[in-house]
Amino acid sequence: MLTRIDHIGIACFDLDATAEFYRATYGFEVFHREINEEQGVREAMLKINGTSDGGASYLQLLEPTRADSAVGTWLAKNGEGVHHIAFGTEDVAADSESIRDKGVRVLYDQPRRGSMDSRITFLHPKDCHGVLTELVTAAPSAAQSPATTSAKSSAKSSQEPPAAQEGTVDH
Ligand code: CMX
Ligand code: CO
Repeated sequence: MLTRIDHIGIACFDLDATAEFYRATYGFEVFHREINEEQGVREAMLKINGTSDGGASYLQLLEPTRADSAVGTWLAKNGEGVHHIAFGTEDVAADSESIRDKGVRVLYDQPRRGSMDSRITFLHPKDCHGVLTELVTAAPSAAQSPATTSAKSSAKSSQEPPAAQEGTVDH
C-alpha cells in the first residue's frame, strides 16, 4: 500500500547551486548526498519532514553524471524542473506487481537500489498521465543516521563527502 510521498525528483544542471537555492530560499538543508552510477545521477536529498520510522519526505535534487542517462536526456529536452514523483510503500515488490496487473508498465522486473539503500522501481510516464512515478521502500536503517546508512552502501554507489549542514538535521 502506498502510504506517503517519499520524494519529488527535481532535475538540475548544477547540484551544488540548486541545493544552495533551496537552503537560502527555504532553509532546507542537505540531509544526504550520493552518486548512483546505475541511475546516472549525482543527487542530494533534502529532508522536508519525517518520522523516526524512516518514513520521511524529501526533495531529491538530481544532476546527471552522463548525458545519455534518464535525467541527462530529460534535461536536454526539457531543461530544469520536476522530473518524477515517488510514493513510499512498505513493500515495493508487492505494490509494483499489483500495479503491473492493472496494465501499467513497471520499468524493472525487480526493484533496484535507490537513494540511501532504498529499494525502487518506476512506472512508465505514458501510463500515468504524463508523470514518471517511482515507488520506494526505505531501508530499514533509514531511521538511523546517514553515517550509519552510508557504511552499508553497495559498490554501485559512492558517498560524497558529508554536507556541511548534515549534522544539524534532526533525525
Ligand atoms: N516525465 C514525464 N514524461 C517523460 C519523462 C518524465 N520524467 N521522461 C520521458 N518522458 C516522456 C518523453 O517526453 C517522451 O514522450 P513523447 O514520446 O511524447 O515525446 C517519452 O516519455 C519517451 O521519452 P524519451 O525521452 O524517449 O526517454 P526514454 O523512453 O528513453 O526514457 C523512461 C523514459 C521513463 C523510460 C526513463 O526516463 C527511465 O527509465 N526512467 C526511470 C529511471 C530514472 O528516471 N532514473 C533517474 C532518477 C533516479 C532516482 O530517482 O533515484
Ligand atoms: Co527518485
